[in-house]
Amino acid sequence: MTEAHDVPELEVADSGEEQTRCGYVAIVGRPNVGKSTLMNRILGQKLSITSRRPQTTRHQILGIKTEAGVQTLYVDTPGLHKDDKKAINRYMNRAAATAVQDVDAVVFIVDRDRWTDEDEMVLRKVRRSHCPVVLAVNKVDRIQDKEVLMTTLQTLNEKYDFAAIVPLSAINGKNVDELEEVLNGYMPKGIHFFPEDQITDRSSRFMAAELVREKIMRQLGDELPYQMTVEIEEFKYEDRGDKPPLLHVSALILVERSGQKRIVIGDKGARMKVIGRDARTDMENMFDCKVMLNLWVKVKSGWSDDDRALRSLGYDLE
Ligand SMILES: Nc1nc2c(ncn2[C@@H]2O[C@H](COP(=O)(O)OP(=O)(O)OP(=O)(O)O)[C@@H](O)[C@H]2O)c(=O)[nH]1
Ligand SMILES: [Mg+2]
Repeated sequence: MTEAHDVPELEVADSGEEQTRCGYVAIVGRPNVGKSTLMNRILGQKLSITSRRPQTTRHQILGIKTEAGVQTLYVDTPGLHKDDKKAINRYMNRAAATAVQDVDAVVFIVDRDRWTDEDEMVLRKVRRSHCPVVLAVNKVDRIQDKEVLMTTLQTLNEKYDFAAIVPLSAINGKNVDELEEVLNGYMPKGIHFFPEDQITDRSSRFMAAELVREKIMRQLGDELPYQMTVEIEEFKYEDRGDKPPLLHVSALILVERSGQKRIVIGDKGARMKVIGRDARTDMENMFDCKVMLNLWVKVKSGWSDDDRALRSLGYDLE
């Protein structure tokens, strides 16, 4: 018979509990390649604003995805670009370049075979990151010929020792699951930093300003992409007793010159009307309630090349 003290103790420590994982992924690339479209596609909802125009995204935007014990924290970034004459461009480039530091994986997005000097610039930045760099070859929905795709992938493969190359279409979702699977494999073990149902760390005010900016980017021609910014002056829920609350939002659109103010307002206010209507509809979806939106346009010369003005308008990496 075995003595009591010979009986091995039962191991109870973390039995049955699965180890969770959590990590950061930076999404980088030159302007207009589809970084924000990809992040929205991965999250399954619109978080980052997008447009046909380069330099739509101006800030780092965190998108949180929690699935099957893995929390992947995506950082969408402004497109890295050559022209950094103005303070706002330097801010945007800094926001993109610093995002590749201290992450667990980098997604470098390119637009098919359209490799430019700016892609070269992005490559120089990602070379310095000490983590796996996955190349996402976006917009393959525009490539009909399989051989063209194969040649493109081969050419890109020579550029760097990428951890993986994934051809995909952010707009229709093709192969995006595959990219996620590759990235999730790089996420280290650890506790989740955010609650499961949280999708970003950005405030509702920030999101409201971005939606207005998106509508302006989409409405206007090439006149003023960088010479306009949006500041939220009021963001207040009105309690209406038994009725659902009403959200009051006042947004100030700042431009550099009076000519630009006229462009934003449009003929008899026609353009402002469309911008306001579209931004309100998006806000109602995002905040899940009725929204009263007031828009104002003001000229504030020099804001886009003035570090202090930029900081006070939320262009602040600290
Ligand atoms: N055909 C096609 N168009 C795409 C795809 N992904 C993005 N686009 C389009 O490319 C344009 C730019 O997309 P964005 O997601 O705003 O690009 P971005 O890289 O975030 O651009 P910046 O924020 O300006 O640096 C938009 O008109 C998108 O609809 C894709 O997979 N296929
Ligand atoms: Mg973007």
